[in-house]
Amino acid sequence: MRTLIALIVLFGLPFASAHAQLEITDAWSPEAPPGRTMAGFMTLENTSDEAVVLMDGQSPQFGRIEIHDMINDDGVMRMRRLDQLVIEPNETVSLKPGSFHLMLMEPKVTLAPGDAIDLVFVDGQGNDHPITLMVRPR
Ligand SMILES: [Cu+2]
Repeated sequence: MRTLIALIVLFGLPFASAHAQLEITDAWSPEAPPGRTMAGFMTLENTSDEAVVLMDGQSPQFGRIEIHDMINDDGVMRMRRLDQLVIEPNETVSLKPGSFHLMLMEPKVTLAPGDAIDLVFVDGQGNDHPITLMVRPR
């Protein structure tokens, strides 16, 4: 029995971690006045055969990071916080203006174009997905 558990530990974990493959490209954030919430955009491609479920991100540069969607509420576009963002196997999801986006809230530093924002998403399996967003002029 111990041998079996050891084998699962040895071979099971690398296999499991190979599942949550997320390619993150073109991650950026428009500059904002000091102290204001910033937005985050990027392209997320799930190259694995399992859904990746992203929860809120964390960054040393911000107090709170939320994932938002935009919905049409009787002709008025409103933002709505998502508890999670599901990226299905082989699906690409774009976070872009007017659609899914990150809200980078409670900034702890002032960021200018060319600066980098470091953040980490944790997925539903407990895997970390580190990203760097580049600040661009508005
Ligand atoms: Cu928002």
